[in-house]
Amino acid sequence: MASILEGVHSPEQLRNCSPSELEQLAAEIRERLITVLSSNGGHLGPNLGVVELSIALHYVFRTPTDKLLFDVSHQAYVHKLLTGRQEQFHTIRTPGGLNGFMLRTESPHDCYGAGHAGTALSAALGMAVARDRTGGKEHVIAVAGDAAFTCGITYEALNNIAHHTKRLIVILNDNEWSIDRNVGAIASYLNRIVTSSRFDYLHDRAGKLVEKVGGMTALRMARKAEEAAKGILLPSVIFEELGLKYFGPIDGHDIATLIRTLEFLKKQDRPVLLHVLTQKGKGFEPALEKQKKFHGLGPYDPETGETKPLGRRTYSEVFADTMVKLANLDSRVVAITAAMPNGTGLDRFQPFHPDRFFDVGIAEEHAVVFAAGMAAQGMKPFCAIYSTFLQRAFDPIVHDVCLQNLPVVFCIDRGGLSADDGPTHHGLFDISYLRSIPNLVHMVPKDEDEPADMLFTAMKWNGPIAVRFPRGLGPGTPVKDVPRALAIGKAELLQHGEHDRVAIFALGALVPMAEEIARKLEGEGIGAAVINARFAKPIDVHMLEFLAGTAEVILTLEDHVLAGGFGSAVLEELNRLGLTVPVVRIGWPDSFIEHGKVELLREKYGITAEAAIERLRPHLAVPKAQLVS
Ligand SMILES: Cc1ncc(C[n+]2csc(CCOP(=O)(O)OP(=O)(O)O)c2C)c(N)n1
Repeated sequence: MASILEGVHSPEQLRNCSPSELEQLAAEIRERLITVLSSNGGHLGPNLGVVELSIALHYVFRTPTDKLLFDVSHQAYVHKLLTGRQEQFHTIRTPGGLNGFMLRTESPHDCYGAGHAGTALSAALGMAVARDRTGGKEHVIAVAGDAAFTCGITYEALNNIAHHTKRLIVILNDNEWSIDRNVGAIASYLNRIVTSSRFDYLHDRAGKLVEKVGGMTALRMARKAEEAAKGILLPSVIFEELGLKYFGPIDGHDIATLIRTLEFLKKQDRPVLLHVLTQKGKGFEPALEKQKKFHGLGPYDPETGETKPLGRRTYSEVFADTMVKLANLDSRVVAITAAMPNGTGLDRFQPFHPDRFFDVGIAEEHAVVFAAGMAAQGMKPFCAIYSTFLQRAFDPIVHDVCLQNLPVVFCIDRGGLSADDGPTHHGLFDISYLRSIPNLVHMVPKDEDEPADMLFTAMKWNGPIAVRFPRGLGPGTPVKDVPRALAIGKAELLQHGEHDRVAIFALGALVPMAEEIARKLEGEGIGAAVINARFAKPIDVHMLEFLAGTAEVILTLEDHVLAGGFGSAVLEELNRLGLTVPVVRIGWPDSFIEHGKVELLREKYGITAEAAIERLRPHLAVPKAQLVS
């Protein structure tokens, strides 16, 4: 059979397909997703769940004129396949290839970029209002998962929509899963709508009526029957109270029903919300069995779904195992995650201390204020949030935690480059944005053993404190059994000789690079001191002052943007001390870094031992003996 997918170079071609061809297209898309992602990795489960929905959306609406937004946009792979990118699809998430999220620069069909949850409704409302003001006719459609409805911003948008526009379509893609099972009152509420048997009955009847009579009037009547039923069954449909007409729930895998319903909704002159039920991972048995794992993953076997074990513990796992130890030691310790029990490793903590584990949903702001409240009452909250998502909680960190000097511990996962995920997920800003806040201590471990010491130190510390660690595996340092407390603001001198001409202050994951640079310089007869800085705030001023007095040049290394980062902290201190020793800073430039492999990106942006040495050379041009004489 000829491939339909291969003939779809733009969404128009989709509209020439018969119902059975659309079914075949769905099957081909699933196969393509499973095959390509088995080598590239990516968000398999979410995309398998929206195949029919994406086909129906592109059948009914006309992008790029109509504006189609996906919340997070990790489920936009099918949209990419249908909007002229199927030939490049094999490059997704590879260096130079398609990005794993929507990117305005990638295609005119990607009208709004995302990677963080909860933005689709607000952005869609903004687009709808802009359209209304300029007399445009286009449709604006926001597709958001059920977990997007655990985000505060989503409700801030819902609170505004009906007041600001009459034409906006919200699609609630309900698969009951966030990355883990969705949590909170809204998840239970949606579940009540979906599982109500009385509602099912009326819904069926309404569906049959549409089938029998056909046409818009029938559909309208059918929906009326459903609305009446909802009124009886549920105290109210929350979305209607907020001014959006609610439709659904409908089967999100039934292309014909989806198309009919979207055609109907397109003609509405009021904001609407369509509740669509989908199954995450549909069409791939391993993904249905292991929802969490297949939300997003690296390469896997396309037949069995098996993945290669990493062989040792990741930073997140070491963190979570340490949390178990700390909670055993101190009953005040609690762990908080914002919808990332799996990603942060805290699902390893939960079985040991279920009553001290809190998944608050995709709600980073709330997570931090919630932690502040607990800390104010004498608890020791450890808030585990990825660096990139902690950006959401900047004000609560300032206003609630640091201003009140509350002992909340920020466990910042994915600090540094997040490789294949790209700019929405790189954790490259946390040192800058946290370093400026009074009262906060910021620590960065050099290997897997140090986080345990740092977390133990944090447990003992009576104020706001952060530990930042990178994604994935560390250098493989064994983790000792009993963690020890570290002195706040004290760096670790790893190597130092009498004739050192260079002092290398390295932070976290770049300590091995510092050692490599020192070895290479040693080979050229140039001595270098290597310092594991440990603290991004407060930095070790005594060590800095001492080495600045003896070295000809200071080198700083960080997996972070240079602007406002660790190297900047070093410059600020030297300036305060009135020391003018030259400083070479290695870190990420003042631009958003694309997705790619860590090594390749480091190479491209000069974050390598070789590049650092080249930057040092002008400062080492004159041999020391000559300088002294
Ligand atoms: C602010 C923020 N916090 C956390 C995440 C991590 N994250 C990515 S997708 C996701 C779950 C999304 O679930 P849902 O919206 O229901 O879509 P589904 O994957 O189930 O289709 C989470 C928590 C994120 N993208 N943004």
